[in-house]
Amino acid sequence: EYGITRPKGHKVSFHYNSTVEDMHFGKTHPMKPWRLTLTKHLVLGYGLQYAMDTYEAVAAGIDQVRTFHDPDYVEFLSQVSPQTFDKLCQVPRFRNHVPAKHEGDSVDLGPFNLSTSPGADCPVFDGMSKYLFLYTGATLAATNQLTTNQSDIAINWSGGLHHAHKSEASGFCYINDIVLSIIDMLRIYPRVLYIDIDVHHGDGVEEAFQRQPRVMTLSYHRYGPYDDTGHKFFPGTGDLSDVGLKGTVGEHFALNVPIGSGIDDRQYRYLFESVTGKAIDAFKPSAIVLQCGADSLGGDRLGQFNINIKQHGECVNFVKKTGLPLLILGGGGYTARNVARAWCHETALATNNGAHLSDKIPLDLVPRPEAFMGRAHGDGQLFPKFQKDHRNECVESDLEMKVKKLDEELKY
Ligand code: ZL4
Ligand code: CA
Ligand code: ZN
Repeated sequence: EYGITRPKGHKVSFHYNSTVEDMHFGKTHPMKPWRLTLTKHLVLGYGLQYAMDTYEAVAAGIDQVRTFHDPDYVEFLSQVSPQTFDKLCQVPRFRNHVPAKHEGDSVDLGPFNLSTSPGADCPVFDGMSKYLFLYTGATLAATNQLTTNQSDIAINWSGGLHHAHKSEASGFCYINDIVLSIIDMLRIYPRVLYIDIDVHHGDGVEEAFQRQPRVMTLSYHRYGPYDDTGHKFFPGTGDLSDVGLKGTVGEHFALNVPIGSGIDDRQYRYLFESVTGKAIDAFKPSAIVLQCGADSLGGDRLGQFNINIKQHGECVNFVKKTGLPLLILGGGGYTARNVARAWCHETALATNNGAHLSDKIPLDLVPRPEAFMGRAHGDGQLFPKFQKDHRNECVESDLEMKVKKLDEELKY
């Protein structure tokens, strides 16, 4: 009806399990799996299911998760719930993993940086174990589609949880599905390029491969003081000078593009296309993983950039043009209706149907039209223009300096 067609000779697979929608991190916790429900509504409303193959995700196995994570941590995650947490904390081998208390910590943290207190970034909630193994299973199934040559592009919007460490949850991330995917890819592909457009630094992925010259990590992120309190924007790493572990063969295979608040479409495009283009030319990846965190959009509850949905999508287009096997993942994104808009648009771009999505959302075909209606919710448009709500601290000469510096780095 909307002219959605299946691209010839180009297969896209979409991996999802609706069970993740029922999860709640806590009442005012910014991470809302509900954004995935809205994304699904738009994808189906526009008829994009006809342009790709959809797969129901199954949970990852414990052994698969252990290829990166600590066995104690994996066992803890597979058993934890609000009911079992206190008891599990008493087990000696888990108790060894309680992080040291820092001055000013507002909540008591349990083993592996997990906590049942409501102020925690990584709370223990009902159904959590199921949720973690499902989003991971979806990423691994998507990866398998690529490594077996069955898909050209594979998508999992519930994945992309880039902060999780080997034996520690961090920043709303528990299992690092990205690292697990790249480990799988390395069995098939000589080199994998990881690109991260989430507003936060992709620290967990960078750290996992800091000694690995076959993986290049490239993150674009807000970096610097958060506000006038002197706190740094989370996680506080990812400086321009951070290029992988010095003195190892992994040195020069991590790139970071730290960005000030309020960056606009034109500036972001300049940075993204210069640096990504040069990284692709220099590294010559055999496959690409693109983390599409939507908290880099203007109007995000946690983000501080001013970029619009079309520019966010241009990043996907730019990477897609290489024609390399491409894994597209979600990540952050805290203004749910805009996350859904961006990821629906990017699903369409992946299937070559980007040109056919009307700016007018087919409200009669989406179950919750009110989520996209009214002035405050974007007036029923797929591409509403975001109000610039962050002062633009990016200056051209500074952006040029960064591009030049990274260009030098890529000459190694
Ligand atoms: C919340 O309202 O900067 C957690 C977290 C819970 C519920 C009520 C408790 C209120 C904002 C954030 C007190 C909350 C204090 N609730 C949280 C240093 C911090 C310690 C924890 O997009 N406090 C930590 C993590 C970041 C910090 C960002 C991005 C993930 C991704 C990929 C992760 N953590 C300060 C904050 C709330 C909360 C409200 C919050 N946490 C905002 N930013 C953070 O890159 C998915
Ligand atoms: Ca990033
Ligand atoms: Zn983020």
